[in-house]
Amino acid sequence: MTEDMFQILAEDGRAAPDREPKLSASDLQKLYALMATTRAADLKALKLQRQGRMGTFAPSLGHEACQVGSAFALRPQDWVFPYFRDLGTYITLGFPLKNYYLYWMGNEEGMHIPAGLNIFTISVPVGSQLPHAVGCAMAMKYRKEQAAAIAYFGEGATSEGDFNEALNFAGVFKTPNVFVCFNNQYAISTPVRQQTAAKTIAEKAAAFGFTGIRADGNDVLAMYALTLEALEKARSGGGPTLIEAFTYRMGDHTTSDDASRYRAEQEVKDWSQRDPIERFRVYLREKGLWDEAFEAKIQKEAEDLINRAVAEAENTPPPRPEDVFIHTYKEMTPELNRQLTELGDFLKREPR
Ligand SMILES: Cc1ncc(C[n+]2csc(CCOP(=O)(O)OP(=O)(O)O)c2C)c(N)n1
Repeated sequence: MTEDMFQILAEDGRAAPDREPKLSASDLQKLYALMATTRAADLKALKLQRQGRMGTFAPSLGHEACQVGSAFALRPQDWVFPYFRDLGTYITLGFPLKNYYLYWMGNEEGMHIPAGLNIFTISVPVGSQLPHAVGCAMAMKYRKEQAAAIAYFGEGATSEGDFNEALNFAGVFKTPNVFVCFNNQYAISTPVRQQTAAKTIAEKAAAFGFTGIRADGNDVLAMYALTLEALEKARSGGGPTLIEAFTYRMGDHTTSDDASRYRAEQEVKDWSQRDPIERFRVYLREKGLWDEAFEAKIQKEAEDLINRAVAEAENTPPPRPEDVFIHTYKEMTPELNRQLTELGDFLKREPR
């Protein structure tokens, strides 16, 4: 599965010697810890949903390398436009896990982004974050900022007008963008062969006049190295890049889905042999950077972080109905004021 895509770590965990990125031992361990934390936090969310403590949830299982590897290449001045399957991206950037959980518990307060963190809210309307990312990059270009805007999306988004409009604009104006498509081969139940007749997602970039490259999305080093290069190119005026992370969605689309109704068991089994975390673990062990004690330590740290985040999220008061009116615009319009008063009168008549 490797010839037509960029790979550094082979499936047996061995690295191509001429391609290894310059990462310190502690950064390599950090990458692993971030992937392991992402997985643990993801599995916890699934359990919370099954226990009725969380709403519908979109799991990231199998996407840890493309999320963490790519996000690890970002600098604080870059802007990030994620979608609904981006837990590892948020975790890598230091977004509070409590907020992520809150959002999926149905509390929009969770998407209150801490000051200084250049990450946008989770985008659920498929592809809608792409024009935002290009607009942001245009602004950076006007201001001559040494920064890039990165957008994440699934291959299903490439059928949207938003994808084509955004990438066309990016190509024409050479905006400092990096587009990272997680091609996990399914958009809910639609397989990629029904999504597009193109052989790869990466080749779509040619029509917009810039480079597209297909990477092994289960190879954290490949994702890091390619994103780093694309970000540097974008920041230095070289224009946009499309990176296709070829991967597989190991879980259901969301907790409302049952993927066994449209995917063959064997296909899922085959992909479970290509687990991104196990592959990286073999690599680290060979380098003397992983052992059982290290694993136990990071699992304990992840567990503590997760337990704290769950407790904090569950202790957060639920949103108030009036928040819908208050937070729509910076200043409320007369019409919204009128509606808020009407709501107040209604709640007085029929208290909660
Ligand atoms: C504009 C729009 N149309 C439809 C939906 C319903 N929907 C939610 S996720 C999804 C599939 C997305 O697939 P993909 O972009 O490949 O991302 P993945 O879920 O595989 O990560 C659809 C159709 C939506 N959220 N927004």
